[in-house]
Amino acid sequence: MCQTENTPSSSTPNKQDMVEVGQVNGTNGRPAAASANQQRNPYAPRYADFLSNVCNFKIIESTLREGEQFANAFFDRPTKIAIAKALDAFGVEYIELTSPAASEQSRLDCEAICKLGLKAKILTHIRCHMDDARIAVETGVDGVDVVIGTSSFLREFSHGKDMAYITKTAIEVINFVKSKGIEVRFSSEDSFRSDLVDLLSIYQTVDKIGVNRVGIADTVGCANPRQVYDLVRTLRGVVSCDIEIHLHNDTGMAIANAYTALEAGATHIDTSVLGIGERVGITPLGGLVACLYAANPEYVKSKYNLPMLREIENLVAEAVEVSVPFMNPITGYCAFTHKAGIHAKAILNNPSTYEILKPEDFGLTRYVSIGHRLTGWNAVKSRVEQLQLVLTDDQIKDATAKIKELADVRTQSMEDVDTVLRVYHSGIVSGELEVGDSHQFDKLLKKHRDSSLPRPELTNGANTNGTATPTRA
Ligand code: HCA
Ligand code: CU
Repeated sequence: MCQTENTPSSSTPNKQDMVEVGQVNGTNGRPAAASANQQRNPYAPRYADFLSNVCNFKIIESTLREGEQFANAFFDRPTKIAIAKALDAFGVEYIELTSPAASEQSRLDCEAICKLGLKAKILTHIRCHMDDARIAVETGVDGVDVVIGTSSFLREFSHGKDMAYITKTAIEVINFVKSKGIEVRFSSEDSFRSDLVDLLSIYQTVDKIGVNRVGIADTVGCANPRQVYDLVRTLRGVVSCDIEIHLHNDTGMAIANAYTALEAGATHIDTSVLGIGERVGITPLGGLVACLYAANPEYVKSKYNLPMLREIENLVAEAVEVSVPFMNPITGYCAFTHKAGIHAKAILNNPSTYEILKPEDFGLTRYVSIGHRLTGWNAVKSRVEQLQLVLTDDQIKDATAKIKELADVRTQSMEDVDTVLRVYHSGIVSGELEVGDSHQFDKLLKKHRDSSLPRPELTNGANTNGTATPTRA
């Protein structure tokens, strides 16, 4: 009822008790005007920092690899293709696919996706093993992401290999993939619990033989932003190739860690739609985009088709049978809904007062919720204007007092609010009501309710002919 046409209704919450608010006239969203931005927000990102890639990064979208490791995920070929096409249309730079060595179907699907002719580069993700590499390079991918565990946990309890063996195999696999003329990345699983000297020395070795990227992985989600900054920054001083980072979200740090990695000089961030992956997954695409948009809206808008985000999230949510979380950045149930009267007033004057993301940039709509006890007369006034009723500010304040009184008993739907306003308006116009006469207002509301109740004979299981309506046993 209050939605504009550009707001898909499929997963839109019931916004019937809310007022939609018009165009933004705020200033949020100016890109490079760093000083103006800084003036308005002294803590705004200072991406003048020479290491920072907050305004120069690529996304490696791993819904079809890490996302397949989400407990609920099973992607058949058509679903994989639909997701790959949607991600490509959104504009991610890379799409990472499950290893073709995982299963015959995985290999065939990988080949099929390579043949789609997408703009995004297609990668596959393999263990650091020649057998896997041989299969991977035959699929038609643009690059191979190679990974091996370097932490003592993985060396002891998983593959059981020492650093000398890991280094030797890494060199062999990287040289082989490079010889096929495609990209290759080398990553260490569980990097944050690996020995720093081991890590830096293997990264240095693979950098020297010409790997395109080295990857850091917070496989267990244990890292905090400061640790991420330190490790990426140290690595930045040791290798000349690109740096990718893969961050699990076990402690809810994945977006913050990704942002910090960019500040420290990382160039590529791994994401998945809704963050799906092992356990609670990794950096979510939508949340990362929200965070980077807040830093530089123009850059992010120029790279990605932001209004597609909602559709992609719905597609993946449906495929893995989950719902989009209510507190999701951008697409969450109430991401652009404002409630408290004080907020509503400021939002109506300038949405940037309480919004760091502009809903219209994501093809979405802003709402002000008014049928509750925290409401304020400014928000009610905006509804009065939408209904084209003519009331003075004093009259609107009076009507607002009644809305609050009613909302103290139960939340009022938009329809309820509209009724209060219409009855108030007609009372004023007819002269039956004066400002401050709450008792008379109650009487008019009751009269309105009584007159709009269905006639009794229609509610007693009888139809208009007086015959009984059959009911099911
Ligand atoms: C895993 C592996 C990985 C690999 C990350 C990468 C991880 O599923 O355990 O290749 O950078 O989290 O370490 O996803
Ligand atoms: Cu992972």
